[in-house]
Amino acid sequence: MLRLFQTHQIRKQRELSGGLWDFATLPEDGTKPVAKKAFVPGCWECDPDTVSYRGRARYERDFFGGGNIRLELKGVSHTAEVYLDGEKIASHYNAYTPFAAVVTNLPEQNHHLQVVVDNSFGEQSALHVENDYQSYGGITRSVALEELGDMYVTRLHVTPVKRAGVWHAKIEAGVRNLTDRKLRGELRLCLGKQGDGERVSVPVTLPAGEEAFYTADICCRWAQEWNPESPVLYTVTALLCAEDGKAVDDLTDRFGFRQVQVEGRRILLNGKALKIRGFCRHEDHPQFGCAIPVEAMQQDLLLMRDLGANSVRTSHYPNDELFLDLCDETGMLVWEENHARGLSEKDMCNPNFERQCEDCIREMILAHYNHPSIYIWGILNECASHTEYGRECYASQFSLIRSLDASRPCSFASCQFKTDICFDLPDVVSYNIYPLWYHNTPPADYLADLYDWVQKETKGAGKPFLITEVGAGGIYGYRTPAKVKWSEEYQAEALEKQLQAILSDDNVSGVYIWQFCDCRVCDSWFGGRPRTMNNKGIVDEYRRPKLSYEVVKKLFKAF
Ligand code: ADA
Repeated sequence: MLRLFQTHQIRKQRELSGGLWDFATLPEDGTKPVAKKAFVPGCWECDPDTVSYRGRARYERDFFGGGNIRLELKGVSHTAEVYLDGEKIASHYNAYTPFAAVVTNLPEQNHHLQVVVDNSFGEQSALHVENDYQSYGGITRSVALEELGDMYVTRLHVTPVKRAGVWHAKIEAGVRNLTDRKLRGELRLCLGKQGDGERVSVPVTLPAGEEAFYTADICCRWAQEWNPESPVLYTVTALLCAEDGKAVDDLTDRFGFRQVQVEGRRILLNGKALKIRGFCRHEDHPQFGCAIPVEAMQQDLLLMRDLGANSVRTSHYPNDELFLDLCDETGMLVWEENHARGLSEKDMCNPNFERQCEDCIREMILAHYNHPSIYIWGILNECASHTEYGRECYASQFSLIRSLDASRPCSFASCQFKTDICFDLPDVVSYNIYPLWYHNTPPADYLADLYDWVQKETKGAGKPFLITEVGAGGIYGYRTPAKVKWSEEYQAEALEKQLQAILSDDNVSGVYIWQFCDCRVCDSWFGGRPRTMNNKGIVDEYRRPKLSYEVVKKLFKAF
């Protein structure tokens, strides 16, 4: 499945994923390659023959087509090289953002597609590193093949703005000319429940091979607001017509009329202060790795809803757009963040780091801009925000985000206790805290001490304050009257005290529990991670509830 709704009626699009491709590992240590069929999307770690394979592998299949084509891969973990009929047409780093290749004037015939995937670690990979989550291997999200005409719609962004009590939709659309001659035409922009509402037409003039951008501002008196309780979605369609009026391409997306603002210590959604009750969630499952089927995504959302959550944090990377489609439809607020977890100043000095972070930010915002469920962009979870060099990285990434999207606040989750020097940069100050787990300070004392320091000693004073992680470990099925750490009893008691302290503190705009479900971690993290898993889930990796489930449900629903 590509999306939960149809993105094209004119442009021909088909899914190349959703079946078995030829697969072979490409070992470089002399071991015998594994050659077989593999399902796409999928992770090779879910196949017993390649359960621990780390390195390069090749996926391949044929398809029939021709003319101008656009091939989009929604996620390849973690580095891809794409070949068409033996010629490289694309390469991409990072498992969590989509990328595409456009190839023109293909002969109408069978073509051979190869994707060489690499999930190995090394200096070439500054973000996928040995970490407290698994970097899987595979074509882990969907693959789409599209047929284009002489020109096509490259982008369609909608920014909802309320002026004098009336909603407006500010639209930006990109169009690209694939020919070696100037082209003229018309771009028809339509808004509405099924694109049957307001229409605006703009003339298009495109020099050979160029891309141009067009804007429109449409007043929508009929608009119903999107909010968590009533997540009303609308479609926006860009219909591209040639000079003779014939429709040659189209792109449809969905959006919602909602505005997010920061006002003093509050985060406002359509003018109403948010109180976040959420979970951090890794894209991880024992049967699917990070290639979670959309049905299982919805199952996770149902459990989070049952627990009383109103938000999910995509820790620590951009999520599958199918998951974001579900959040849009069900009103689950999303903190989406670029890909980074716990990188030291030394890690951040990797020569590839800044480019790989900024590529991820660009691709995340370009692809996910219209999702109303995303209310905030996050970056660089627990990286070196206590150092001058780290600060330079945070500053450049925040300015990039703001240049791409001025409609959402941005933040980062810090773990630098009373040493962070970056709180002047984000719109929202966010902290990951673990009283009663990594230290035994009473949660209310720890929270008050930290908040007081932020207000008195940093430029984060007066900004909204979020707890973006809190929790404790509990191994599913480990019960003991001793209630020692790693028991389900200890986890439940710790969360009771942590959440009581946080949710009853009016200075705090909300909390994300670390974490929704147990997840796989890299082999080298086995020391502090029993089962080589991060066991702080409220449910285990099979989504079986622990004792803390009812504790969280009671507290999330009480506040
Ligand atoms: C950090 C980190 C999480 C996870 C957590 C833990 O806050 O952001 O990814 O590693 O600690 O389980 O200790």
